[in-house]
Amino acid sequence: MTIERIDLEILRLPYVHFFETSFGRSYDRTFILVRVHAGGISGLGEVVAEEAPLYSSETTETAWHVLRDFLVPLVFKEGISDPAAFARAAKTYRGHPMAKAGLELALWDLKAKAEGLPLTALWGGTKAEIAAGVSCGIEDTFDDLVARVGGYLSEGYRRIKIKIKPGWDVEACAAVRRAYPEIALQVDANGAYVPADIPHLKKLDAFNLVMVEQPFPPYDLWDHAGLQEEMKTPLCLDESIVSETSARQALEMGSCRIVNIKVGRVGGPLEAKRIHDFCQARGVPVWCGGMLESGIGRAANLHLASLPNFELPNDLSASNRYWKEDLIDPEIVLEKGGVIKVPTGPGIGVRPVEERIRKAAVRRESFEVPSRR
Ligand code: OSB
Ligand code: MG
Repeated sequence: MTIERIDLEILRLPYVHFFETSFGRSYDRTFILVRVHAGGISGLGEVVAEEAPLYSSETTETAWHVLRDFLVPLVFKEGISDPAAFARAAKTYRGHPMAKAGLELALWDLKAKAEGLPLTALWGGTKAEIAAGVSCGIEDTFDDLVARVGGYLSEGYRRIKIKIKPGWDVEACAAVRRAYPEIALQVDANGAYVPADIPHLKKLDAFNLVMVEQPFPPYDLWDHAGLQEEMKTPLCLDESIVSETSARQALEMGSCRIVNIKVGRVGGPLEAKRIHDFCQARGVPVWCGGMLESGIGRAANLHLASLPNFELPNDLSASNRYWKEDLIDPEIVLEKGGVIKVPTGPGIGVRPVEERIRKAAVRRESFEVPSRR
């Protein structure tokens, strides 16, 4: 199989409800869609880099630059179509995991479609449905937060995560716990705290949380270990885990007891699977994080979350949690029991709706094998 053409598109989609984290509030999502074409089949991958370098140092524009000027030319120059060969070759370039992951995902989708198999089959998935959770942003008031949590619970979500930051943490947990004493509840700080906050963070132990996610900044494995020693609630790392190596170091240091896996953050599905397998061997549970993907990126996440060690509910919600109109048809829905079905069709197993993609597109460029003369 030879890749004949690669299309890059920047899309922008408005959220159904604003999403606020310790980084700030946003009203829409800008991301890149990668398409690889070969022999009449096309593979799709979503690049989860956001418009601004807040969660990660990558942005939509850095990912566009690295794809256009380095990764796409690499595919053509080396004649690559196999995702594992791409992942190996892409290591030549440092950093830019989200740009790499988007193209690797597109090659996986192409390969799986060519073989007539869903991604879950190629990746070693074992589950037909996954446990869905929902991530709730910071609201204007604690009452608004409790109302929103109540709405998601009545839709059937089994686990609630709330975003926290200094000034919106202990009281937010107290408000949700007062209303819902029994639910599976966890918090995510996106690195908003510093070690001087340890005495304050310890107050979170009072709320019977499933986990506290990423209290300190990404590079701070050592201080996470110090905090984990003082807290009874398990810590989970998101931003800090960028590879199998960093997962091993975090676990050896005692920096966390749970690992969040995101394909974009770790540079692609192959590295994500390595982290999954490593954690499984160590008896450490993982779960699949989300980056407010469209249905295209989310479908790939569903396949990943079908692997056996994704034991905790995931940040994988139905299309209507994010979008008025998702980019796929049928949309992703929540089933009874708070689960989502893993698509069964070839590749990502969902059909993109071209008209909606066109409506969301803000830039587009196509690349073909440069002719040798
Ligand atoms: O930290 O998990 C995070 C969204 C954007 C950036 C970072 C995070 C998130 C979420 C959303 O929590 C989870 C989802 O996609 O449902
Ligand atoms: Mg997180």
